[in-house]
Amino acid sequence: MSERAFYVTTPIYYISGNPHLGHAYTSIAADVLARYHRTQGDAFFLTGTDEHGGKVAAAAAAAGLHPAAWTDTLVPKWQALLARYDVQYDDFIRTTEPRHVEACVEVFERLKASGDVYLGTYEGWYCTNDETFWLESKLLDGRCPNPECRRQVQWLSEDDWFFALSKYRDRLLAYYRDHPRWVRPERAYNEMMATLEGGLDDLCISRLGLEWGVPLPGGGVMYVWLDALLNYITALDYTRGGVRFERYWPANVQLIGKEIARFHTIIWPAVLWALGLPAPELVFAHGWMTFEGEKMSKSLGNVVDPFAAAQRFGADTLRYFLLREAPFGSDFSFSEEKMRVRRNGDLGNDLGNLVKRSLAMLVRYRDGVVPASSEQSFGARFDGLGARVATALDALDFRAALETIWELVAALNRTIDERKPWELFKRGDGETLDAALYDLCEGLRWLAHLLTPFMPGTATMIWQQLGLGGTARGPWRDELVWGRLASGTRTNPSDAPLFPRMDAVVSATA
Ligand code: ME8
Repeated sequence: MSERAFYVTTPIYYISGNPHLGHAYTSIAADVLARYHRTQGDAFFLTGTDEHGGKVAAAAAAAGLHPAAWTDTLVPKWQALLARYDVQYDDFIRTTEPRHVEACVEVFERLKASGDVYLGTYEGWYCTNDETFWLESKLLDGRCPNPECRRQVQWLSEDDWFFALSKYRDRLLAYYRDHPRWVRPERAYNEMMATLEGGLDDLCISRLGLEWGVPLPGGGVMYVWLDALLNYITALDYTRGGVRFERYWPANVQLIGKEIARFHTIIWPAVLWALGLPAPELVFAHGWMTFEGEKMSKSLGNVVDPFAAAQRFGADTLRYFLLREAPFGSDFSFSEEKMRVRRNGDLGNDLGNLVKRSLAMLVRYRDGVVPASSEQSFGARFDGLGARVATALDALDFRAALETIWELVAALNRTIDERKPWELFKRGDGETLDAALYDLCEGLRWLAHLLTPFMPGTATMIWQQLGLGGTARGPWRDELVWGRLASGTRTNPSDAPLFPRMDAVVSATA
């Protein structure tokens, strides 16, 4: 568990349309990390929107709006998505904000002054949908080689600014060798290493022909990817000598989808070094959520509406499902049916029933008041459990963390069946009954703590039904000590199940 300030970021999303569930995925993962680190100390979570460039300008034009007006209408939808999924960010940066635009110009000037940016001529291809310069040799049938895109590319011949990326190749190779875990998962690390070994060209960082972007001295705008990457430090007031920057840079974890690994693990560290700054500690390139075999994407149009999904299943069910279903680095296919199975099984039968049964027995046998327990032996078996969840979270292994938490859920369900409180009551074995009921309530208190990062709404409901008021907080090393729940606590159980059973949708359009 880290003591120092923790900084986590998501990509800033292109605001060329409405958000889909894939965008929620990265934001939820970042939120889990931020919430977990906040329980241990200080955390800063940045997200935002990537608003410049030809792709956004084209979407605005298609809607008959100026890009500024277009992005202003869309940003609230993106923020609503985060609110809908209980994503608690500390800052939301829009690349059209003056604080960002001014800082980008300042960075450009610094790079020019240090000799890392120079004037040249770009002759080559550009894909506006991917906002990527492509070598002729990389094109497929003259089109963008990205399988999700395959759009017509555009020939550019313009005087542009270049960043001396090739100069950093040896330093990048050495850095990769010395920090074999700085890019995760391993597949992404290996791919990027292979890219580096294949050689690096300098990077064109301006677009003369565009107007929608960070205006550069002398004309043209900044290449949208450089503009976008800089958000991670402009939001920390880097160019203004901000205390935020001092406190949080380098980022501990930068989360991205695997398709943008090259920008974040080759271009980004080189730009940072050119500015005399350290690279982030970890870039994690997670897998794709697929739908019917293909990456869920705006370009392909096969997206799941995150608002409708949250309406039907609730935010916590989705948060659980997305992080439990597959290892974070792997692709996984989304299906409502799989989600329904997890909802009714892990959440409804295992967790929801546990809470309901435990608190109902407490009401029946002890008037809803937590009894004193004369023995602590049951809890001893969970001594290392909090640390194991923390270790999994430190490794961004969300699935393992949830599996570990569900070991506690299973053990509590099992102990009900084994200790049979109803028989203890019938036999009049008050002391053993008290111990069993105490263990169940204490187990629920632990669950509220452990679930807080993953399912904040559910964790709060458990906490409040235990009669504890407020929300579970405090460092796990202090809180996850068996026996901290005070006897005499009056619980406040609810009749409503935490996870009402969901039936399959029977509909021709489902
Ligand atoms: O690339 N599965 O923005 P973008 C999982 N603006 N994650 C997905 C996903 C899917 N099917 N679809 C999208 C950009 N994502 C740039 C980033 S950062 C300096 C600039 C998530 O709107 C995932 O995090 O195309 C992916 O990398 C990101 O959304 C891409 O969002």
